[in-house]
Amino acid sequence: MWKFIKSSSDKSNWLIHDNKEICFIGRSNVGKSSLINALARNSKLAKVSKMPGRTQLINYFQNENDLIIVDLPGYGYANISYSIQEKMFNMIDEYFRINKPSNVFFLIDSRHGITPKDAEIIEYLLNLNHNLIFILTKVDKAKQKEIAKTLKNDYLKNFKYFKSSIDNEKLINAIRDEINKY
Ligand SMILES: Nc1nc2c(ncn2[C@@H]2O[C@H](COP(=O)(O)OP(=O)(O)OP(=O)(O)O)[C@@H](O)[C@H]2O)c(=O)[nH]1
Ligand SMILES: [Mg+2]
Repeated sequence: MWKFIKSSSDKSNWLIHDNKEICFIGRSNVGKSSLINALARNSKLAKVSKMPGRTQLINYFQNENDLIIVDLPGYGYANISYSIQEKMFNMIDEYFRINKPSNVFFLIDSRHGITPKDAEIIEYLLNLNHNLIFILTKVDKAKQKEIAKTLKNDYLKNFKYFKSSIDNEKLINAIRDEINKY
């Protein structure tokens, strides 16, 4: 069973542990917390909202293999004040500069593809030598054409990726199998 461990605002209260760690990053509202709930088979584990900007802290979870899973705040939501956005980005930046998760799961909305802001953060993470795996979210809402266009992006040609839809057991199982390797 997955469980929630704690929320952190900065380095002073990160979870200290000797286990492996992975994290989920992506634009606000892309579906990070929903995916964690689907993987955990527990719809109430991580907080989800129709309003972007739901996750404003670093949230730590642990699965049955003692893997630590980190849900990070989303970036790029314009309706959050500049000072909160800056605070959230500093939180993420501090996390990625100091931690080396086994893998960074980078979520992309399958309908919109990799946006310029996503590309900026992808480059930033690659410069810090993080290992990226992409997840194309909300494929249930996407047209085949949109997914095909998203997949033409060079990042998706060169990195491993998964498709995701929170109610599609087969797709979620494939991601869970990947995570269970760590
Ligand atoms: N149709 C569909 N909706 C989804 C899927 N995944 C997430 N959503 C919806 O997208 C919205 C945002 O989901 P969240 O999981 O809160 O997104 P988040 O990336 O954690 O957002 P922040 O915490 O703001 O960064 C919610 O209304 C979810 O129900 C999916 O696979 N299919
Ligand atoms: Mg969230």
